[in-house]
Amino acid sequence: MNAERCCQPTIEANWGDTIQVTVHNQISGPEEGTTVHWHGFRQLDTEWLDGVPAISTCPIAPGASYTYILRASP
Ligand SMILES: [Cu+2]
Repeated sequence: MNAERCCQPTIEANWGDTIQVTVHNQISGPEEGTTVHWHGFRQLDTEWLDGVPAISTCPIAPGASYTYILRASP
């Protein structure tokens, strides 16, 4: 995530760390499914979490939550 372009904090980790991020989809007007696209993140053994909605990852339904659990891999 780019903290300068949106309001999310920067996530810092060391190689081998587990990163856990829970996303609550509160998009409204209109309601819309969403994901977090982890652009540039290697996704070793978690390819299905890459976050391209409806391509590699199912969108998080409006009002629902999803927890991403990723490992920082070189
Ligand atoms: Cu990308």
